Formats: sequence, structure tokens, C-alpha cells
Amino acid sequence: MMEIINNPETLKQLSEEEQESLRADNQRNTRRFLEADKNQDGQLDREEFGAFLHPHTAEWMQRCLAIEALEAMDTNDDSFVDEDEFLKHVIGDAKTVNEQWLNNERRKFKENLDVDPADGHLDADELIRFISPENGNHIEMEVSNLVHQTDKDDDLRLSREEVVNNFKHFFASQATEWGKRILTHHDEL
Ligand SMILES: [Ca+2]
Ligand SMILES: [Ca+2]
Ligand SMILES: [Ca+2]
Repeated sequence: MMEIINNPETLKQLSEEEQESLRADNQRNTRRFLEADKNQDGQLDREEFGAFLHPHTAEWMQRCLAIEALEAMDTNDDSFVDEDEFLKHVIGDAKTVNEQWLNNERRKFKENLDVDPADGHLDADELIRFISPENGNHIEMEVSNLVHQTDKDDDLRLSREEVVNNFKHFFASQATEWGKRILTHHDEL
């Protein structure tokens, strides 16, 4: 990836969108590397590399994850996630939306996420509190997102077909990425 980024000739052959997505990936991976490098010696030892690969398991990676989550959801680039951005994100590319589920997500935004300060949008600190491993919210969040993505007939129950047909989603899923890559990187699988 770095080679492509550093080679202007190769970069020119990509579309604007591809270049942008490459830059974003590169920026995210670089930040993850820097955050994973706990003792700041410029290299990752085994434990640090584990944190790079599975940041949700490492306590010192929570801020990095919250920033990634924020970037994934903050479509108007104001460094906050408002309710619309949050809902748009959890709905993803689903064709139908179950009203009960949506109201539940709305309530979750107000009661569990936008709490300090309760000002109608989420900052990085609110996201850190929400996804920190102690409170288990990230797992709840992941499950909720995956149920929604998988539940094609929208009855809030998963049939065997639905689970089997959407199996690739589960592999791609990482709670802390809030299903973002599930939606945008299908074809890498
Ligand atoms: Ca290190
Ligand atoms: Ca925003
Ligand atoms: Ca807030």
C-alpha cells in the first residue's frame, strides 16, 4: 500500500475515489500502528502487534478505535456524530428497516451514547466510554448491527438461510469498526 501511495505514477491511474480510499486506509493503518506501539520505540513487539491486529482486545487502543468509529460515521466532517449520522451508519445498505429496531437504535443513541454532555451529538470521549471492553456495549452493538444486516425478511429473527447466506459478514465483522467495513469491503473477502 505504501508503495502505491509513494509512487505518483501508479497513483495517477486510480480514480479520485480510489485514491481517497487508499489514503484513508493508509492513514488509519498508520495511526493504528502508532497507537499500538505502546512503548513508542517505533517497532511492534508481539503484544503490540496483537493490539494492532485486534485493537478491541487492548485497553490502550480504545481511543484509536473511537476515532476510527467517529471517522466512519461522521459524514459531514464536523468531528461529531449526530443522531442522523449514527442512524445512517447502523442502517447501512439495508433495503428495509424494521421500525421497532430503528426506534431501539434511536433510544440507544439518546440513553447510552449521547450522555456526557447530552448535547445531541457524540464526541470521541463518548464513543470511548461506549466501546470500552468493560461495559460490553461493543459486543451488543456488533450483534445488533449484524442481526440487522442478516435479517433479510425483517422479522428480527435469524433463520438458518439468513445466517448461512450472510456468513461472510461475520468474518469481516469487528465490533469496534461498527460494521463499517462489512458494508464497504465485501469484495475483499
Ligand atoms: Ca514498541
Ligand atoms: Ca458529524
Ligand atoms: Ca454528546
